[in-house]
This record gives sequence, structure tokens and C-alpha cells, in this order.
Amino acid sequence: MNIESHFLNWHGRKLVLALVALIAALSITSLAAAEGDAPGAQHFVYLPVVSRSATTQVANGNFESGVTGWTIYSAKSRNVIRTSFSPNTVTPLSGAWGAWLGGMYSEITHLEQSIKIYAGTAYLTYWHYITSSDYCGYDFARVTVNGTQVEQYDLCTTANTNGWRKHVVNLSAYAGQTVTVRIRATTDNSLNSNLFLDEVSFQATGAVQLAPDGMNDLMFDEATLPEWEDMLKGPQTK
Ligand SMILES: [Ca+2]
Repeated sequence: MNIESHFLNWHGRKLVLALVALIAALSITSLAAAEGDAPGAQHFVYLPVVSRSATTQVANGNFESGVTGWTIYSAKSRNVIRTSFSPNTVTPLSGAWGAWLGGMYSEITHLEQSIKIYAGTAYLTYWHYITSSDYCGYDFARVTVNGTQVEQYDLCTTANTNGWRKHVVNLSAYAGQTVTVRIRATTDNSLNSNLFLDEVSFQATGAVQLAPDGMNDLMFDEATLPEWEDMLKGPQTK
């Protein structure tokens, strides 16, 4: 299974629900007509309530609206939300736009916005693509909430993702609050690192489903993922 089919499945389910609702409504209407009600008789058609997708709590989470929705900072005045990356073999996960953090020596890049955290969808998710030439321990990705670090991981060769990977951060401690969520990358003065981002959203659980290339259909629990990541990293210094 690949991401396109996940996407289609999700939208497919919504389409099926919509069709069921339409058929039900038409059936009620036609039944009433078939019973030969007098003109002016009241007919009631009940339509289902469809809740908003949780993804709407992030403004421009897929970056397809361009440079909007996010407060952007780049110490090197880089264009962070953009349509082309380097290496140019990296392209946005979806659509034409994505975000590129890091990308230069001694860079600090962040994207942030104020987001309401809901108890039912309290897991921040985003897709990242790490390309780094550095050793571990020098360049970092961080997630902060109201300035407090809730996540940090290395940008280094052994953390290179070789494709888009979904990342999940548990923000359930902030459920019910409107908070400032910041995703940040920092690089030091040698051996560059890039952190590409796309599809920032929220989901109900900590489950991470890996990207379509490689280990398809494998589900990792958030709690065990750091162990996998640590296992893949060797001790390195520069
Ligand atoms: Ca570096």
C-alpha cells in the first residue's frame, strides 16, 4: 500500500458516506412521493452531520497555499516555504509546495503557528525528509510548544531518511489549549544538514506508518520508534 492509496481510501470512505446519505435522502423523498401525499404535505429529509477533518486545525499544513499560515524565521534569510529544494531529487511529498529548514551552515530556521490542541487528535504529525552530511550531535530538529522543547532529534548521516518519513509528536499534555507549535532546525558551521517538511497535521494516535518506499505497511508504535532510531545510529564524533 502506498500513500496515494491511503489518501484515496480515506477520501473513498468519505465519498461512500456521502453517497449513502444521498441515496437515503432520495429514498425518503421518493417514498413520500410514492405514497401520494397531498400537495403541501411536510416532508423531512435527514442529512448526516459530517465533522471537519482534524487536519484543518493546522493552517496551510501542506504548504499548498504558499507563504502563509506560518510565522517563519530564517537566520540566513532563506525562503523556507518553497517549491524547489536542493538536492533537486527531493520534491514535496504532495502538491507543489513544501518547507526547507536548515540548508546552510550556522542556520536557524523555524516555522510556527498558534494551534488549538484537541484531546481526540492530540498527536502532531508531519512528514520529514532528512539529508545530512554531518555527524550526529551537531545539527538538530526540534519541536517546541510555547517555547518548551517537546522533541529533539539529530540531523546527521545516520538519520538520513532516504525519502519521506512520517514523524509523530505526542502533544496530549496540551489538550484543550491553544498553543504555539514551532518546528525548528539548527545547523553548526560545517557539514550541512537539510530538514524538508510537508503535510503537517494532527491525528488521534501515536502510530507511525512509514513512507511508501521501503518498509511498506509496517506499523510502528511511537514508543518503540526511538529504539529503532537509536539502533540505526552509531556513535559518531567529528
Ligand atoms: Ca552541520
